[in-house]
Parts: sequence; structure tokens; C-alpha cells
Amino acid sequence: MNRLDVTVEDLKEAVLENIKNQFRKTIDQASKEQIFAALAFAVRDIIIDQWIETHKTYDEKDPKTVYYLSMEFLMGRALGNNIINMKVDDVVKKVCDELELDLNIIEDMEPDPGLGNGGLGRLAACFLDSLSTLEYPAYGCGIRYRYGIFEQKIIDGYQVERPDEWLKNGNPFEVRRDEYGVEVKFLGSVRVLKTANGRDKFVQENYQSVKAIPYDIPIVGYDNNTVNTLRLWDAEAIVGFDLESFDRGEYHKAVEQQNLAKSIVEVLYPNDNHYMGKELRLKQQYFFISATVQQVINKFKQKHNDIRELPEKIAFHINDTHPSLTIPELMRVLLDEEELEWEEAWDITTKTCAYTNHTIMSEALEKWPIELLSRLLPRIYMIIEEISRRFCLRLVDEFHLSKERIHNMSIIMDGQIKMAWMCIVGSHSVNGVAMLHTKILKNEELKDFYEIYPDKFNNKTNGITQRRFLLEANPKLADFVTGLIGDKWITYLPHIKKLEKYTDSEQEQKEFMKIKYENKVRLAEYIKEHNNIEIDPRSIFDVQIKRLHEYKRQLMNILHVMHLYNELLENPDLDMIPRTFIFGAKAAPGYTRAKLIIKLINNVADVINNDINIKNKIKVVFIENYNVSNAEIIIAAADVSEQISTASKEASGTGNMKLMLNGAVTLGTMDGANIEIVEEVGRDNCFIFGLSSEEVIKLQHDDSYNPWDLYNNNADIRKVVTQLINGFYAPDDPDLFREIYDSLLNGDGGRPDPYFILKDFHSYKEAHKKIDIAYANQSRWAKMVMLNTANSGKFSSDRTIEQYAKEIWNLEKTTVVMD
Ligand code: B1H
Repeated sequence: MNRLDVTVEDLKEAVLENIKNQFRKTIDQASKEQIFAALAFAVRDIIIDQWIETHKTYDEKDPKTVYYLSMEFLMGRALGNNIINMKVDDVVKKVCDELELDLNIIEDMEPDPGLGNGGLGRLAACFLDSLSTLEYPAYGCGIRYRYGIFEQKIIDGYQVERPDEWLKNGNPFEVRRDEYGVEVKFLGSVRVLKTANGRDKFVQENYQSVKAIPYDIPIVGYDNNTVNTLRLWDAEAIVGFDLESFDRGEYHKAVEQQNLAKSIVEVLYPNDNHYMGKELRLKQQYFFISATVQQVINKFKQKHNDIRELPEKIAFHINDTHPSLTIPELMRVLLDEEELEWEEAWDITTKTCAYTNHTIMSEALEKWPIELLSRLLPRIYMIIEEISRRFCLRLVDEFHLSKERIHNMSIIMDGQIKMAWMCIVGSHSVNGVAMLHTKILKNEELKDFYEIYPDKFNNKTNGITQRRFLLEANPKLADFVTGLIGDKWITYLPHIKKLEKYTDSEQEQKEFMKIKYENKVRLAEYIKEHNNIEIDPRSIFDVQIKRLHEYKRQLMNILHVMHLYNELLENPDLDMIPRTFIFGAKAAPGYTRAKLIIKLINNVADVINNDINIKNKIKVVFIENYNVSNAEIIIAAADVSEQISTASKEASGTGNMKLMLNGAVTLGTMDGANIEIVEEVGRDNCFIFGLSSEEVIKLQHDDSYNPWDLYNNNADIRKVVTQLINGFYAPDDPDLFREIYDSLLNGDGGRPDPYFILKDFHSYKEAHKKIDIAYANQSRWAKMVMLNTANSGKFSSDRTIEQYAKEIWNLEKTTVVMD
């Protein structure tokens, strides 16, 4: 059925039928979870016809297709988003009214699929939304993890991790596709045979294998008929359950294969911006890459006889180095199965693959030990070795580089394989994710490569989808915007600039601030329910929501809160606008210092929130289990957006864009995409402080920074830093936060204060004071936040995807027509 023909009667009928057939219940007897499932299935049934039609169209027209390969897709809930993108929201609302259901409550029954860590995974999800909306043929390819990012509990101020059982009740939007299953091989050894025509043939022997089975999830475009596919691979044992029939040796192998299959897709690694050389992680990477590459080639061959045409029909996008095995795996298929010569296979591979770099944090760079990779993936290792050997030869013969530079650029060096180097060499495009980031890649981190491949390097500044982060997350503001300027912004965000002419109107300012206030009331209720803390929606909501990492400097934020509290203790009548500091952050379970910073935030919150003497001038809230769903509530309610990473460290950031779009002002450093936000909205409409990236890089080079000087000369700093070790926030265990103190002043083997928290503290404090003054002028503030919304047009992922499509993938739009 066409989504536009769906009637209230049809949909109501479908929901009731689903409740009856699946749960043997009437609607009055059904639980909320069951009603969610019934509605989700009914919505899926509307999607299905367009989904089929989309793939029929692709089949007929055979357009070039991008495969966005990513270990992470942080999708957030699907039901509400699908309803909005299908434009059946009015029908669904009427059905809910007639059945006396609260749609918000039903939507809250859906588990939030957390198949990603943070920005990188959420970017992949925004890209899929844009690809479908812009009618580009695309697949997202990833892993169907049994457990996504852990659920965070805060117990006694500490982060405790619980498993995220998102598949417990099944997933109404996924479709298992047994017919596309493929085999993926690990371990064993490679035997070289000679073929009749004298060619070497490489055969993997004594391997273990698993069966990869795809589950497809629809990605609905906004108000069109395109439904692309997110294909998540599950692993199953190849041998069945019939273990008895095997002799001893085979029995063991069968059990091992079962274990391998089960373990591969068990859990998402919960590290953001951090590499851990775990064998299972490498298995995950090869598993979904080999499955994808094999399946894509199979499909290509159904329509094409000449494998050399692959780059004209297929683009593989490598989302950071995690899917980098695409390069040797495609080479393996082309060499060993398609029997091409090396040069030809290499030409096809480099033309098909493109790579995005998302970080320059050195601890995030993947370097797999030769021993591990060659044992687990013997044939793939041989191919990587050959890629590396040929590349070194070129550096000598073609580029005449010195020994030292070749050493630095070699893909295999000192027993390790540098995956980023392999991606650069094996792709036709290498991009950074914001202007500053790309500049640093070209001039610092990847300088040697930029010099030999200047044309490969390009920038694609990140973006976010306004459909989820304004239309869905902030319906009141969305309606307000549409009321003033029409709804074109939904598919073309630069149109939102038209708001600018209302920024001086008192009436529109009041209306904008009223909506913000109502969203703050909604968040205050959420916090009352989840944290049992009362906060005042008239206070300034100052928000820092992102993964916990030292370079993101949540520590600087809480140290500043401690400082403000010190000021209030000295002068309880201090003239300031009440402030609510809101944090949301998960720490990687093994990142002890990050977890201790969470404990510090919670202890500070406890002391401050319970001190009646400061007359509610500051409150501190740590929101448990920050995820896409509660982000939507927090973002709509924020006044101040804390984007305070050490300059040069945050590749882009995307939370900064979501908050800007929703009318929060940026309090930030000149880092990542903040720089472009400032460029769009103007320096007067944000609060910028701190060292520049050049200054940070210089200080790192000349090693001249000594935080003790600041400690000795600045009483405010001395006071808050001392409070980390004098029991002020941990009376029962004064040494609890000593390790944080040491990281700031003494360093742990490395440099003290490596992220320049104390160095930037003063200018951060001054920027906060300016916010306090600016907020006092309500009309000026309203204008400022409206200007932020109005100037966020650049930061739509639609713009980003148009650039990828034109400048990297060479895709054409394919419109789907429903009969
Ligand atoms: C980003 C990661 C990341 N960059 C390793 N790198 C991971 C690295 O599991 N791992 O091993 C997981 C994630 N994530 C983020 O990407 C950047 O820090 C942000 O600045 C950027 O906005 C985002 C999207 O480009």
C-alpha cells in the first residue's frame, strides 16, 4: 500500500489485529510493550511496499550504490522516526486518540538500539537518514550485536555497567534474510598450488568458519518513496546441532566453531576514541567486512560479466579504520576468486574504496600485531604484506624518499600493521570531518602522505539530521519555525536562515523563549523522575553531553562549578543568575580516570545540591545512561552548549551542531566544527575562550608548560585543585580524587595536565561570567539563540551527504515511483 493512502481505519484495524494474532489479547489486556510491538508491526507493513519498490527500482536501473561500512550505527529509536519520515504522523495520532493511547508512552517502550559509542556511530545513523531522504542508493553495513553499549547506572556516585538487552523482545523492524548468508573463514593456513596456466593459487586450509546471516532494517527517506537498507550481520555456526555424528577431532572443531559464532556478535566494544588490540575485535571486523564484500560481489556478478566495472557500480566507504580490512578482502576476492592480476585488482580496489579519518588521538590509531593478524587471517596478511612491500618500493623508486621517511610511512613496521596507512594507500579519497581537522591531517599527522597524494585529501565537515534533532526532538520549535517560514527547512536546512528576520521581533523572541521554557520544564520533569532532583526551569541550563574523555574536559567544567561554589560560600548573595549544570556521559568501563571524574561530578553535585545556604543558585545534575533518546529531550532544553575540548583534539563534534540548531549558545574552544559554527553565527553570538590549536600544538612541541606556575600564582585554581585532596568532596576518603590531582600537577609518567585544563581555566571562567551578563538581557539573549538556530543551515547531514555523493562516491539520485 502507498503510505499516503493509509487511513485511520486501516491502521487501527492493523494494530488491533496484531494484538490479537500475536498476543491473543484485546487492546485492554495488552501491555504497553505489546501495544508498541503491534503499532510497530503495523507501521512496518506500511513501509514494506516502498521498501520492495525501492529495490525493484534499483534492480531495474542498476545505479551506482554506496556501501557505508561501519562497526557502529547509533540509530536511536525507530518507531517515531519512521512515522515522521513516512508522514503518517497525523494518521497515527488519530489512531492513538481513538484507541485512547498516549503515543509518547508507547514510543518509550521501544528499546534504544545503542549499536555505537558516540559521535562516530551517530554520524553513520544521520548519514543513512540523509541518503534515503536525498534518494541515493545506499546500504549501511554493520554488526547485529546482541548487546549494544552498556546501560549506565549511577550507584553511590559511581558508574556501574549493566548489559543492554535491546533484542530481548525481538526487533519489529528487522527482517532476517537467510538467502544472503555467506561463509567467513578464520585461522588455518594457506597452501599455494599451481594452476594449469602456471598461476599461483592460494587455498586456505584447516580453517574455522562461521555463517554470516544478514538482518535488514528499513531506512525511510523523508516524504519520498525511498527506503534503503541497514544490513546488520549475525553469526551462526556452520555445522548444525548434530554434534554426535562427528568423530573426536571434528567434535572439538564443531564446538569451537559454535563458540566462535556466538562470541563474534556478542557485544559492542565500549571504547570511544581508544584502540584496544583485542583478538575478538579483529574477528568482528573481518567477519562483517568479508560477509559484506562477498555478498556485494555476488550481487554485482548477477548483473555484470566484467568485474573491472566494479568501481562504476559500487563505492565502499570505510568509516574510520575499523572496516579497513575491506581493502585486502576485496583484493583477495579479485585475486583468488576472480583470478585478476595484482595491478588490475589494485586499480579496482583503490577506485572502489574511500576512507574517512575521525580522530588524531594517537591512542585511537589501530595497529594490529603481525602475529595476531597473520594467525587469524593468514591469506589477508599475505596480501597486506604485498601491499606494504609494493608501497615501499614506490616510495623509493617513484618518490625517492629518505630511509627515515619510508620508515615512518611503512604500513608494516616494528611488528605492527598500521591500518590508517593501509587505508590511505588503498583508497582514492581520504577525508577529515571538519576544516581544522583536515588541515591538521594535511599539515601534521598525515603530512608525509599528503605530500605524495595531495589529490586524495579532502574535507567533509560533519552534519546532523534536522529530521531527528529538530522535527522529532523538538516538535514545538519545529512548529514555530514552520509557522514562520514554511517547512522547506525539513529537507533543506539552509532555508532556516529565513528566521533571521524575526530575531528582532519582541513577539517572536517571547514565543521562542516560551518554547525553550516548556522544553526545560519537560527536562526538569525527566530529571525529577530519574534523579529525584528539583531543578528550576528558570535557571540557565548549561549542558555538557558527550562521552567522558579527558580531552573533552568535563573535569574543567566541574572544577569551574567547584570554583563558583567557593565564590558563593564566601558571598551567598553573589549576584548571579541561577545555573543548572547538566552532565551526561558514559565512560569506557576500563577507563579508570574517566570513571573517577564521574564520581567527582556526582560528589560535587551531592554537596552543592544539598547546601541550602546558596539559595539554589547552582544545581548540578548527572543524567544517568546518556543515549540518543534522552539526548533528544536534553538538547531541546539546553541554553548553553559546552564544547570545551582542548583545541586540536576534537575532530569535529556533532553535539555542538544539534544544540546550536535547537537554540543553545556555544561556550567553546576554537576546535573541530566549533570554528565553523563561529564562522556561521558570528563571534558575538557564542562564547569562545582558550588556547588556539596552534598554541596547543606549540606548547606540546616545546614542552614549556608547567601547571605548577598556575597553581602557585592563581588562588582560585589553587583552591579548587586543593579541594581534590583535602576531603572537601570526599570527607570519608580524602585521597579518593588524588589521582585526578596528580594528573593535573604531576602527570603519571607523561606530562602533567596534558589537556591544558589549568591553562585554559581563567579564560573559561571569564567566558562563564560573560554568559551570566548576556542572559540578564533577555531580549538580547533571545536574539542570540534565535540567530544560532537561524544560522545552523550548514550543519545538516544532507549537505554533508551531497558532498560525499558528488565529490567522493560519484552517485546519482534514483527516484522511486509508486504506482
Ligand atoms: C570519533 C572515534 C572512535 N573519532 C575508535 N574516533 C572507536 C574511535 O571503538 N573504537 O575503537 C570508536 C570511536 N570517534 C568521533 O567521530 C570524533 O571524536 C568526533 O569529534 C567526531 O565528531 C565524530 C564523527 O566524525
